[in-house]
Amino acid sequence: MSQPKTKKETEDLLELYRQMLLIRRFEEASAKAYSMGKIGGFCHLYIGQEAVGVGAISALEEKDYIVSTYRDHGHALARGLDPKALMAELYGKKTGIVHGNGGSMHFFDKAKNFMGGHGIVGGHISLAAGMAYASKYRNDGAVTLCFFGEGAANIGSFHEGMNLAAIWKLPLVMICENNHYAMGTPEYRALSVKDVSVRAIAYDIARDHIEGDEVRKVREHVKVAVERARRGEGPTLMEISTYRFRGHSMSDPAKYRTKEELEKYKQGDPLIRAEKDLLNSGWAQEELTKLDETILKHVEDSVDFAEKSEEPPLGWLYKHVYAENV
Ligand SMILES: Cc1ncc(C[n+]2csc(CCOP(=O)(O)OP(=O)(O)O)c2C)c(N)n1
Repeated sequence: MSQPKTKKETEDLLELYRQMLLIRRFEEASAKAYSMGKIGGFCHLYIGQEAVGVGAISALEEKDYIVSTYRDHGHALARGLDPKALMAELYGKKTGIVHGNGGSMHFFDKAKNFMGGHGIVGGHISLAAGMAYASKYRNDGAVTLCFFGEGAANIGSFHEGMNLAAIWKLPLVMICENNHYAMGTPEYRALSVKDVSVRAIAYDIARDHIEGDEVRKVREHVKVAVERARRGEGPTLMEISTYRFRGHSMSDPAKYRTKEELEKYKQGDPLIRAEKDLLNSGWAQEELTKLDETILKHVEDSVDFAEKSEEPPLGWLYKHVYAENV
């Protein structure tokens, strides 16, 4: 994409950069807290993939729905969920976004139409089709955006969801974030195609494929798919190529890839890319440093909030399982 030129364009990129930096700093703090044993369960970081979530979600309206995977921190922050409530959720505290019941993989916020955080690989894709069906049935004009990895594109629910979305022309945008590894399995060992979006052809729906290194480019492409869905012209399957800089989860040392490979992808870090574009379009380094300091403080406040928040009482796990007072 061309360099941002007007004041509006550069301010817009600064806002997208702010969101990506918030995700990066939030996750660095999560990793630290996890290593100190303060966070239990699984924790899958999104570091390296930020331009995909931020770019895609910035193409949405408030009424639209988002369905995510267990790698959901970045999507939730990009949607504007409260970092304090998210950090407290990682800590399993009562003040967490789902009251400490879900943890890292199950962020959820109905007020923001953020419909999870799902731990079953691919299972959420047919749920997303169901949400898009609800929008069509209610005629509420909303679009559902569903994120998943290339590993999930080999799961039955992906194909079922895509078929239903196709025959009912559902307002669904399916974004495959291809980070080239499903846990330790490289894509060439598990995926029959080089580009997941070609699977759209089998279902006679629209498709797109882009590199996910540039946040504004991601938004531009996702917007086309979102507008198509909103016009009632059906779903789109997109592959956005990306890379995770950390292991699959916090417990993965990622020995299945070389340091050289990692370094090569780090050259295309979407944050560095956006920073360069901002500097070239007139922002001063000091302004970006100040922004980083503000974000770091914000993240520290979230950690502090999580640390000081109350633990859920014993028996809390049984709450919210069945409806009460019916
Ligand atoms: C149905 C199911 N099978 C296996 C797992 C274990 N598992 C968790 S993540 C993962 C890899 C998924 O890779 P991909 O879809 O490419 O997404 P990524 O983690 O790379 O974002 C697997 C196999 C699971 N959670 N659910």
